[in-house]
Amino acid sequence: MISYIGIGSNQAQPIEQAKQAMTALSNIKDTQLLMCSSLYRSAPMGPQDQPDYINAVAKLETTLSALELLDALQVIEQEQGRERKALRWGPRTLDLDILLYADQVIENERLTVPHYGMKEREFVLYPLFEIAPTLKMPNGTSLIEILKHCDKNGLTAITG
Ligand code: PH2
Ligand code: MG
Ligand code: MG
Repeated sequence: MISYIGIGSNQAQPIEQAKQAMTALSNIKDTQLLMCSSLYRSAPMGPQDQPDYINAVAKLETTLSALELLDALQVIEQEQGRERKALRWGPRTLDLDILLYADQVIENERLTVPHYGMKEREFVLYPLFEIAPTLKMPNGTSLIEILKHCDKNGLTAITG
C-alpha cells in the first residue's frame, strides 16, 4: 500500500524534529520511505500565540494495515516527546498524520482517512503536491484541483 504522512512540529527545534521523524519513518517495520517533500515553514492554524510550524509530507510503501501504521506513528510521536494536551490545535513537538492510505476511505474511532482537514490545509496540500503532482483523492478529485482553491497563506519551502 502507498500511504502519505503529514509531518508537523513547532516545538523543541522543529526542523530537527521533522528530519528525525523522516528517519524514524524509514525505520518502521514492513515499510519503506519512498519520498519526502521539502520542509516548509507555515503560520499556525488554530491558536495564534504559538510558534510557526515546520511541515512536510512523506510517501511510504507499507504492508502494515492502516491501524498498524497508526500505532507505529504514535510510537514515533511518543519517542519524540509528544504530550497529549487538551488544547485543540495547540503546539506539539511532533504530529504524524495519515493523510491517505492507498485509495481507502476509513472511518473508525481511531482513524479518519483521508485526513479530515487536509483539503483546506496549505501546509499539507503544497508539500503533497511537490511529491505527488498527479495524485487523486479516493473520490476521484485531483490534488491539483483542490490546490486551486487553497491560498498559500505565507507557506514557504525551506532550502538547504
Ligand atoms: N497542526 C495542527 C494545528 N495547527 N498549523 C500548522 N501550520 N501546521 C500544522 O501541522 C498544524 C497547525 C494540529 O495538528
Ligand atoms: Mg495534525
Ligand atoms: Mg495528529
